[in-house]
Amino acid sequence: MARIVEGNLSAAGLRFAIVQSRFNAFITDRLLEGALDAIKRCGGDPDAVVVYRTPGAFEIPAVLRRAATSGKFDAVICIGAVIRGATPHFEYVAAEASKGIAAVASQVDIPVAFGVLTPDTIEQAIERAGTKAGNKGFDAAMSAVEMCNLVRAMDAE
Ligand code: INI
Repeated sequence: MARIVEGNLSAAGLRFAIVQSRFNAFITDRLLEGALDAIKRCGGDPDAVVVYRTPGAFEIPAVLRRAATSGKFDAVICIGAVIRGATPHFEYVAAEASKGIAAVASQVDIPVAFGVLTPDTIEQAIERAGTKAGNKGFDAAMSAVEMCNLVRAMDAE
């Protein structure tokens, strides 16, 4: 039988930073609520979470890097909403935000969760921010909790 190592969903004592972009704040505020709700439901303390706000999703990677290398956090959760418009601007912002977050995630020692929406329409964004399709901020925070505990379990081996 294989030995399976995985993280549990206890957030007690874990220190989280959230990097939240303000652009499309009517969506990202819902994602933030979802993330804090997940941390609370996992036994963590939402009041201990530090939220760093950026103007847009393009700025998330730089702030993520600083938070993730500060030594103050066990995980960082990124939250944003890049909604497709009539111009190619969306492609650049969405690509740079997601590539930048992935690049930092692969370079730092703590888990990074991706809660940035890149929908085609505002309706699709609303669906993923606490309505029909759940709340991607909640999902990202759950991943962060699990990954913190997986990393701890690996370190303890
Ligand atoms: N930023 C977003 O977070 N979402 C968007 O949908 C968006 N659009 O569509 O323009 C957006 N643009 C701003 C960008 O992230 C930067 O803040 C800006 O370019 C200044 O660097």
